[in-house]
This record gives sequence, structure tokens and C-alpha cells, in this order.
Amino acid sequence: MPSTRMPVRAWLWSAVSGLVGGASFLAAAELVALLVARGASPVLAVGSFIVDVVPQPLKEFAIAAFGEHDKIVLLIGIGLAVAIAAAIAGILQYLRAPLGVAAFVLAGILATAATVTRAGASALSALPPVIGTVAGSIVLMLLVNRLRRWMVSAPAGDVSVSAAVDSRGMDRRGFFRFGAVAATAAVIVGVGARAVSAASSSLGAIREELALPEPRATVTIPEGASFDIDGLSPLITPNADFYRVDTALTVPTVDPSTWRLVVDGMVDERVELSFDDLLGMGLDEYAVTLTCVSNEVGGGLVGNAVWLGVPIRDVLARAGVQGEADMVLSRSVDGYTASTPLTSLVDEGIDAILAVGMNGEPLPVEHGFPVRMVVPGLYGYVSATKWVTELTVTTFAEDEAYWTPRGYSARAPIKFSSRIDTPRTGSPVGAGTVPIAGMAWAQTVGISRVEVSVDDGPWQQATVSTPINDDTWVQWYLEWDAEPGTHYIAVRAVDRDGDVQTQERAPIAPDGSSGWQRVLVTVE
Ligand SMILES: Nc1nc2c(c(=O)[nH]1)N[C@H]1C(S)=C(S)[C@@H](COP(=O)(O)O)O[C@H]1N2
Ligand SMILES: [Mo]
Repeated sequence: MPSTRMPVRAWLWSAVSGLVGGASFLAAAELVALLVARGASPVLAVGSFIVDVVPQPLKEFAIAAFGEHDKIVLLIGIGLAVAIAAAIAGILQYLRAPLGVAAFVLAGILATAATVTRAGASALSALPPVIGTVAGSIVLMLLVNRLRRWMVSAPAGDVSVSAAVDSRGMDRRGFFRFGAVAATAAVIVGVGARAVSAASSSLGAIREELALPEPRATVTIPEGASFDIDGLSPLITPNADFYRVDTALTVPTVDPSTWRLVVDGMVDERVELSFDDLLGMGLDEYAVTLTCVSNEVGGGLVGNAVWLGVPIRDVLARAGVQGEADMVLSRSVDGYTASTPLTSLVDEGIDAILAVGMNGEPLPVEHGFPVRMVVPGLYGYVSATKWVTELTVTTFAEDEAYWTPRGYSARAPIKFSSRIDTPRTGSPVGAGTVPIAGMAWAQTVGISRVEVSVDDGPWQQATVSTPINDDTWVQWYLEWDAEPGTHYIAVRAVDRDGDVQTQERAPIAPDGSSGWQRVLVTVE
């Protein structure tokens, strides 16, 4: 700590230390926001918070004075205020440690309050400002410590001893070296993270404006395809409720104008398609129920959508598949791969598609925008590659996919199954006539019957909805005369091949769960 007068350069460099600490704070926060909590960027959260709390007359004044630039002016204003506050924190840390760190912690608390109270905040929203505070405080502390060492070894007045000059030079270099590294890292990380966030939000705008061609053939929902029963899943899963499973830490951003699909491997001719090339092949609608291998019996990792797309067999035909091939390894822009049996992709009877639309809109970004695969009858991990950019025609002997060395089968047809949606364990129902209802699926084969057993009594046949096609799930229900007490309800399906859903329990690895769902319900 400086004992007497503080030299001018101590003021200057402690203020700079504060700025570098502040920049590290924001850069770390931006990076964490980008990775785990989009939208929890402290600067933007504080900005929206200010917009929300600023009194109406002041807002009107800002709009009158700055017009459409009011948001920019606000952000520049916040930037200046943050810079001044950070510089002051640096000086405080130099004068009386740990006052500067305390100022950073206070700023962190305010920023956390702003990010966690934002609309759409999640449990992770606190993480960016908290980690920013930690990173900024550490940089501030280390930098000011080095500055202090430099200043102590360089007392005001003349220095005649050469040893003092040496150590002064070293301490000075230590300060500048650390400061330069921290400042450079903060700028690169901060600007980079912000740029990626901004790019991905402009992708949202590109997606919004994308007008897909009308389908040549649409899906017709037949009469009697769905029942109106409280608690029963809808026949078509809304995009917002559709389960999402992938290995992507951040959602890949792929601009349709630069997207390319390469078809290569064991083909007569390598083919490359643009998004417009793909649309030009003609789009049709296909209703297909997707299922994840990680779906436990009775679980929710299954959803049904009307997809808009192009048959994969048409795309493969352009390249000309060679005889010995038996698999297509599809690759996503993020490196994910899936191994799909060639037969599932080229069979005339199977509607395997490259999908660009989902339930009447372009694919949502997290469901694979702009192009993904959808293959009826196979679990998603071996067939439903999102953000797909490459189809390599190959063999199972030659190549393996992402999950294959990680404990899952290279081939994985969906095990047909059934699920009880209502009534539920933990939600008691009143005595009297109660509908027992749920979903059942046997993609590519179709469901022929669903049976329900109460308290291990005889299997009773449920009423099954009219299927859209054999690739989609159906709804089913049974009117139950519920008597007070607790009861077990079990369900099993029978597919159109006449096979009965197996009672034998299997875990999700290596190729999907099996068994009957059996729920305990309370009747009051
Ligand atoms: N690029 C990519 N595609 C992927 C995956 C992935 O991890 N990365 N996961 C697959 C799995 S396991 C499933 S079940 C489906 C899920 O698709 P959804 O998230 O649209 O429901 O996507 C498949 N496609
Ligand atoms: Mo999955």
C-alpha cells in the first residue's frame, strides 16, 4: 500500500487495472451466457432492466431525442458508466484492498438480480454474472498486486542502486505482461461470444423470413384420429412441446443460403445440393412419430409431427448407390453421426426424408434447421440427424456412428410400445366413470389393438383412434368404473403383425427399453 503521496501513474494504472478487470468480468459472463444461458448476458439484462424501470417521461424524452437510436445510446451510456465504475474500482483496490473487489461483487449482485428476473430466465441465468464476478475479481486482484509491487520497488525520487532498477523493471514488466494478456483475452473472448450470440439471433430472423414452397401432397388427418380427453397427449405434438435430444452444447447455427448437402462414399458420382436444389426436388408432407432410444417405458421422449421434406431415396438416386453398400453414415455440422441401414432409406415403402419443415413452419433451430433426417421405424440416434450436411454411403463393417462405441447398437429399430397419459400416479381421481387413456406406437407396422388391465385383472380392449398412417402413434382410451382405493393400471399394445408388446423389461441401452407400463392410481 502506498504510504505517502500516490504517484500519478499509480492513479492511471490502477484505473486501467479496473478496466481490464471489468472487461474480464463481462467477457467471462458473455462466454458462460453463450454456453449455458442464452439471454443471461449481464449487459443486455441490465439494459433491459433499465428499459423496464426507466420512468415513462424519461423514456419518451430519450425516444424524442435519439429516435430509433435510443437502444444504441442506452448501451453506449451503460458502457461508459460501467467503464467509469470499473476504473474507480481499480483505484479503490489500489488504495484500500479489497474495496475494488467488493465493488465488483456488488456489481455482480446487481447483474445477477437483472439476469434472474428477466422474462424466460432459468436456473442457469445466475451463472454468467456469478462467474463473471469471480473472473473479474481475480484479474483485478492479481493485476493490482503486480502494480503495487512495481510502485513499491520504484519509489518516487531518484533510484541510484542498479539492483533496484532491475527489480523495478521486472515488476513493471510483470504488471504489463499480465495486463496485456488479460486485456487481449477479454476482448477476444468477449467480442467473440457476443458476435456468435448475435449471429445466431440473426439466424432466428432468417428462419422467420424463410418462405418454404407449398407441399405438393399434404397429410390428411382422418375422422376419429383424436379423442378429446383431459390429460391425453395431442395427436400432433406442438413444436414448442416436442422433446429435444442432442449432444450439442450450443445449438448449431446453419444459414440455409450457405448450407450444402454432400452425398459421397460408395456412389457413382459425388453429389452436392444447395438448399434451393433440395426445395427444387419438390416437397411433400409426411406424418412420422419420432422416438428416442433413451425413452423409458411410459416416458416422454416421443413426439409426432407433420414433416415437410424430400425422400432420401431420391437424393441417393442422384448419386447412384453402389451394390456392396449397406449403410448411410449421416453427419451433422457439429460432427454428430448416425448409421442408418441403406434399406430403411431406399425402400419404396418407407418414407425416409430430408425434412425442412415441421408442423407448418421451417424446422425450429433446435430441431435441426435448416435440414434434418426423419426415418420412420428407427430410433432417432441412428436416423434423425439434425443440421445434416453429409450422407456417406458405406457399410456397417467399414464405418461406425457417434453412439456405437458408446454402448449403443449400430442398428436400432424402434420397439413398439404404449403409454398411459391419464390417470397419473400422484394425481388422485374421483370415483365413478374415469377414462384411462394414452398413446401407442409401432412405426412402419401400425397398432392393431391396445389392452388395459386393472389390478392384474383380465386384459380389456381399449378404443383406438383412427391412425393417420402406420408411422404415427395412435391414441386409445377405456372407460373405467373407478372405485375408491388404490389401483394398478397396466397397458400393452398389439401391432399389425399380431405381435404382443413384450412384458420383458429392458433398459434403454443398448437398443431401447421394453416392458409394460404399470401405474398406481388413487381413487377418492
Ligand atoms: N446433430 C445431431 N442430430 C441428432 C442428435 C444429436 O445429438 N446431434 N440426436 C439424435 C437423437 S438421439 C434423437 S432421439 C433425435 C431427437 O430429435 P429432436 O431433438 O428433434 O426431438 O435427434 C437425433 N439427431
Ligand atoms: Mo435419442
